[in-house]
Amino acid sequence: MSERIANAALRQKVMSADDAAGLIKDGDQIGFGGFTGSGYPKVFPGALAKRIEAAHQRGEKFTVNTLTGASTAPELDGALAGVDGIGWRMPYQSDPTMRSKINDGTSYYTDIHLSESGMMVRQGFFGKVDFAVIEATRITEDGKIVPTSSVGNNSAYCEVADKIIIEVNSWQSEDLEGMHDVYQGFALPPNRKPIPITHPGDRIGTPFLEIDASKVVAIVETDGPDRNSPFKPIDDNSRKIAGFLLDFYGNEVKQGRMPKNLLPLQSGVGNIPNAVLDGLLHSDLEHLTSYTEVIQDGMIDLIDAGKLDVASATAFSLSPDYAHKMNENAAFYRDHIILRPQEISNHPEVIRRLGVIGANGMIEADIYGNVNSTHVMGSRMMNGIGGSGDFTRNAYISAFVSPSTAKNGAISAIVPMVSHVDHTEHDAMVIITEQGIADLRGLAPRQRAPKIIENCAHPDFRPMLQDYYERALRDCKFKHTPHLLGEAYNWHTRFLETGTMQQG
Ligand code: 0RQ
Repeated sequence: MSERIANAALRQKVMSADDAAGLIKDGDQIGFGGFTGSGYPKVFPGALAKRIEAAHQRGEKFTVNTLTGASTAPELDGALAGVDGIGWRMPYQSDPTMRSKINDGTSYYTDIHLSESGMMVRQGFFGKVDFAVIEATRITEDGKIVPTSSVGNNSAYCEVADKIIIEVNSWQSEDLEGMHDVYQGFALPPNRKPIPITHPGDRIGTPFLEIDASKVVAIVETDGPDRNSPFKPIDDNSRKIAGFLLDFYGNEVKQGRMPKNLLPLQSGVGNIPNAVLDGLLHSDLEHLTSYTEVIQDGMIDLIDAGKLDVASATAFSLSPDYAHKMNENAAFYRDHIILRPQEISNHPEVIRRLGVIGANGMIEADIYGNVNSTHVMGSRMMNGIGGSGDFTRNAYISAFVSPSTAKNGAISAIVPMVSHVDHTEHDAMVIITEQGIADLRGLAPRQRAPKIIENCAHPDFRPMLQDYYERALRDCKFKHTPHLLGEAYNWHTRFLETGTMQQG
């Protein structure tokens, strides 16, 4: 048995994943650890999926409600969704099988802001939580949990769940101990207190997750790696978009609206944010900080280069090579990285106080600056809002980035009216594509539209957008935000009917 379980009483609870999965009943609500493919339980969900599948084969009903930190991996979302085992789920997900079960109507999905997900569970908005299932690097002699590569909603779920199951994963580096800052001082209104963070590097909690050990019903030992997907090489469009964003930041510094080392950075995950981090690596900027939700490869490079002093997040999202590097060198990185509960990494109060500068991906934006981050053609869920809303509403500057077209040029990312709204024109300040940048701050809708069309739309779609806007301006009775409601969604319906937004 692993020496990673130092507590004698908890050592008695070690059992197989199958035995642990045997404790779950149809209809149970389970709060799982895991955030962007890091720190999720590796073997329990697969064992539960086997049980669910066997029950379905006997003609019995068996689904569970799953709560997570954010996206997990094929071993969790994929396994449970693959056997039609998830009745309802929240929040962010990105697993292809999970996504298809949401979109074919098998599973309900409630897409809420990541900062609010744990909080709402504490508030009792989603009813009773039967189990918390989390991953640990180590359990201390006095029963405290050393988290792994994510903290996510673990503390909220362990606090409210009736029972706790812990996977102790020996793949995770023991040197992660000391990297986490687990703040557990949450109270419900009217007793809330300010979150005392005034710098991304502030520590306000303890390195351990403290739980009620009497609720632990099973401990399962594992040694499986995190999901750790490789990043695609940075493409030309991403490099161009990153260049526009960094020039924009440079100008803000010149105008005296930002300090020389910028403000704490937040970036979504993916190719473009990685290109931004690469751009920072090759800039002469120093003493950068980050207050974000995920640590990706580019941030590790910035730390290695001595350019990023501290990064605060709730999880890693690393490629396999960088995950290996982290496991080998966690003792070094824990002086530069803090992993916190997502209630803190994404807390609106802290984001606003620190003046975080955020850049997130989008599916589409409309000519007035409303942004859709989640739905393809108005109905098909992609991933979810994730932390983009937490940061966009509260950041000092909120940018959205995307190539100007999708699906080999058949889809324009700039449309007359977004087919779903995640971020309104009141929140999105800057829109960037490989065509250019539209700084929307202070602009009225009729000043925004020409700028977004001219600077951000692809030349193949620009004349069509200009035509729509000019006719809207001419024919719409009210001139504040002119629209032709009868045709605002023609672009989307044309794509659904013909496979392209282009006119024939
Ligand atoms: O699909 O691979 O099947 O072709 O969307 O698009 O261009 O690779 O961009 O990976 O950055 O994702 C908004 C989804 C962008 C992401 C979104 C299709 C496109 C491709 C991916 P294919 P790209 P990205 C931090 C912050 C919400 C959460 C968030 C996201 C796929 O950024 O999930 O910001 N954001 N979290 O073809 C139809 C369009 C499309 C389109 C792109 N207009 N119409 N399909 N696609 N634009 C992280 C967390 O919160 C955890």
